[in-house]
Amino acid sequence: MAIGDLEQPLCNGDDIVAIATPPGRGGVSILRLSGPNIPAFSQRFIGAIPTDRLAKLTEFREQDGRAIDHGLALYFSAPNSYTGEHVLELHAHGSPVVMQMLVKRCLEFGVRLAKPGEFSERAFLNGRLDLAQAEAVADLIASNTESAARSAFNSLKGDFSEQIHLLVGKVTELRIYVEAAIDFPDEEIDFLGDGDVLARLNNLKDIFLQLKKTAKQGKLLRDGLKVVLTGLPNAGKSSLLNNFANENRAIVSAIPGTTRDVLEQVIQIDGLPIEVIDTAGVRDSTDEIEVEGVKRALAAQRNADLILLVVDDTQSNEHQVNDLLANLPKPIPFIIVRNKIDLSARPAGRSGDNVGVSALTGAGMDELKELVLEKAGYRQIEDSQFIARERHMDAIHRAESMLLNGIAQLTDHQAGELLAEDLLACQHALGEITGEVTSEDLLGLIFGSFCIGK
Ligand SMILES: Nc1nc2c(ncn2[C@@H]2O[C@H](COP(=O)(O)OP(=O)(O)O)[C@@H](O)[C@H]2O)c(=O)[nH]1
Ligand SMILES: [Mg+2]
Repeated sequence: MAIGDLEQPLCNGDDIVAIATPPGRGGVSILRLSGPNIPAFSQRFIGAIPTDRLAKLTEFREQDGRAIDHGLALYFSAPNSYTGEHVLELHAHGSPVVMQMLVKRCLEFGVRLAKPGEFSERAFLNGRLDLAQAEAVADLIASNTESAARSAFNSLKGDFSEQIHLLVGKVTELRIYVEAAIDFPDEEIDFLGDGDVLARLNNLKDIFLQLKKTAKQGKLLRDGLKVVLTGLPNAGKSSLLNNFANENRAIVSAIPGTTRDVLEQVIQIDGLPIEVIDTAGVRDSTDEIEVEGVKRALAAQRNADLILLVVDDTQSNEHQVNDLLANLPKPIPFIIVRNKIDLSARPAGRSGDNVGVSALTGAGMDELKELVLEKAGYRQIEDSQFIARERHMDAIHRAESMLLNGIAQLTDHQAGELLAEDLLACQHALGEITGEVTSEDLLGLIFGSFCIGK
């Protein structure tokens, strides 16, 4: 075959390529290709279509025949691949330069660069994964704690989707029953009034309650908790951050106004990822840098999920504490951390929203952590925990409110037709979670936030 033939682009934009491994140097990097023309591409580029799922040692060559590298080719024929299309993985040495040469080589065949999330989007469009599972792929990769990773994997396996399908099944069954009743107007009232329908509706209501609880935990595990430390200079905020982090992350000093920048540290408490944010002590200052620090501290407070107001227990008077409390942004939950109890008479531990601690000795820290989890509404996760997103919570809430509407239609008005409509709307809202009901905009939004190569 003449070289000219080789360079006839044989892919027309349906075939995509991306580096699937993170940027940087390593033993191996992987290039992933997917599309209808991948077998032809493989034949031309490496001179063969490897046996399905059997690693083939091969050379990767430039157009003029010079070798770029050698490595493994792994082929998955459609539909038994991640995307449901023909997929080829090229495993080369983990050098950014080698990878770029390989990508360039693929482009010469008319393969194009994949958009973020495009592999997973194709997997969704080809029915390999539903939407919640595809999202779980991204969440697993992004997970920060073991609990979050396990929950994401449960979603990826389909545990969350299965719960949604079971629920949709029950809603659908009931809707069909109600519609049948409407079709026999003489008996409609009896049908709807015999208590069975209401009992089934109430059962659905209970399932929703449980689902909301689990989904809320799943969302916490995914998004984590933003905890902002605030208080007067020298209260011990930076010491507290260091205690949380188990390392000397922030500069601690007896000089008030030491912390100016916003410092962040991700920690975990019982598997919940928590971003602890240390800020400048809030006070009036003429120092330009400190003023900026205070500005940033106030901005961080407004973005917090939970605020820890740290007060020096040897210095505090309750007037001052009340003033500080009054100035916190509302309605963000807060805890008052009474620090330096090694110097004051206060016992360690909790009383209401107050916790006595010593950032220096660690006394009271366990109780503080417990209270943080309590304020977040987090419980130690179970094996069946799945990961969830705001989008899922929103769909569940809408579906639930449709159900509640429907129940009111039945109990207040005996309105079977309206009940059936509400149940259908409930079903549709739930369908958004797994992607049975979806829009192009939504898909763009979801997959656009993936990283390239996923
Ligand atoms: N005895 C005692 N000193 C503390 C404690 N926490 C902080 N300090 C001291 O208080 C001073 C100010 O602490 P720092 O963490 O920098 O306070 P920040 O300005 O609120 O960040 C430093 O000298 C710390 O060593 C504590 O629990 N006990
Ligand atoms: Mg500080």
